[in-house]
Amino acid sequence: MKKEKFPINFYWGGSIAAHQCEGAWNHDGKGPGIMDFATQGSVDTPRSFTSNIDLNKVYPSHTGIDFYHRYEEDIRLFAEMGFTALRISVDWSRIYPNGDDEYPNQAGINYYQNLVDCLIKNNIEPIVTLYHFELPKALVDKYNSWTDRILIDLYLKFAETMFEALKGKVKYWVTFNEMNHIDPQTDASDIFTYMIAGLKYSDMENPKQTLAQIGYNMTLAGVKACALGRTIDQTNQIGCVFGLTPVYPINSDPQTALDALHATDRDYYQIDAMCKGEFPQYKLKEYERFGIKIEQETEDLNAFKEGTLDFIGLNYYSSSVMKPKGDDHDKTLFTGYQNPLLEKSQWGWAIDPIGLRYSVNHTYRKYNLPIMITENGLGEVDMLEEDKTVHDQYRIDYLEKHLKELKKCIIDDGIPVIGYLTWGPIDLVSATTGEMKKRYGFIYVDKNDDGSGNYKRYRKDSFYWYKDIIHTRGEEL
Ligand code: BGP
Repeated sequence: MKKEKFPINFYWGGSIAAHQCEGAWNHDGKGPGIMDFATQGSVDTPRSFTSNIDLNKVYPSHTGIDFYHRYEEDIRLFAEMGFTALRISVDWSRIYPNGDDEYPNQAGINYYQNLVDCLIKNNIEPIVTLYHFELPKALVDKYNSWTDRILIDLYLKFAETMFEALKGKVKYWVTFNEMNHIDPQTDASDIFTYMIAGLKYSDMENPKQTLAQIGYNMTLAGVKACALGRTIDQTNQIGCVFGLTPVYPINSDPQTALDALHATDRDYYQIDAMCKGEFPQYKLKEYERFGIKIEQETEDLNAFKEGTLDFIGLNYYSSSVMKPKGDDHDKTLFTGYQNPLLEKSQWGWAIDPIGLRYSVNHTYRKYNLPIMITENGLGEVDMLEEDKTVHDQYRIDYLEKHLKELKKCIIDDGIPVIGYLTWGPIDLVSATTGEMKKRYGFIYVDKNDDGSGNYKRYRKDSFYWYKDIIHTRGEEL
């Protein structure tokens, strides 16, 4: 029997983010961004966030993998694998160094124009994220970040600059990456609130109120950017990326099942707001119950109606489980409770390929919009052998299992999944831990957490595997 292939125009590629790869943190007029103050941590030691640069600490974003100077070589390697798409992010602080400057920094615009030209020259579709944990630090110091609605206007000014600068070259845009991690009902940790808004959870006087307002303001900025982007170019396809972690009930207790549903739902209130033309009533009711009052304006109603999404970007790594109340045993920092039936990575993330099919089905049934898998991958320790090879069969196994489930979403479930982008197709700095040791790439970067390494790039075994998958359009999966 002839095996099915992925669709012809399916986007194959990967996703990277500016602060995790570019380096050159203070070159060519770039201002300091929030992640430039995030130190290197590890699986057991959370990253810390300093108010100034402390010369005794390591800040991984300052050097990244030096993508800023080496992108041509890296893009050639992506092209060699047959990539048809690469998701990049624009660092706001390269364009407006203080966030509220009157005029943009031309050197920053030039960099992204050249980067996008290079992708196009290599037949790689650029997918551009406007906010991937990259916020000019000055906006946190001056306005207390997204708690102030002025951030919405400043973000829109930045978005407009980029829509214009890359007009005709970029079709797919992402307004925000993973703003969903700061729901007031989530047990937030400093790392998530800091990455998303440059504020530490532990410093917040009234965290529920603060997170609700930030979530609302960012959601509003997202829908406004959507409408704006389509006004500038009608052919733009504008999406938003969410990090989705399905939560399964650990037993058949109805209350636990309901709690699991609510926990899964928390990741969806912003998608509801961006797809259904209004900020969801159930969320406003929930805020009322908790005494949270958010600042809204009448004009917001129209913004939600006009700025609905064209596609949904789905980042998927792992699933989690809901336990009966009071049972806190086995809780992990980033992915909730450990599922006893699943294996986990060295960083404690449960490996659940079926969860990808679950998430894609669940999301598609709610919104009927095209879905792009904007991140998926396995962070592992890799060994560079003496002959400069890397045998990362574990990564191949992980990706193969997830792609098999994704293929079922398209072939068996009939869902319009338009692309699959792996996270970190080239090794880069981990967002949650700041380590280089947690590697995701098909391409090994010779840089280590102790500062050693010459930044040279090497093809891992998974490089050749992915190349073959793309070439055969996943026929053997
Ligand atoms: C996602 C982020 C990425 C990325 C990824 C993996 O949530 O969008 O920026 O880093 O997670 O996480 P980590 O790098 O911590 O392993």
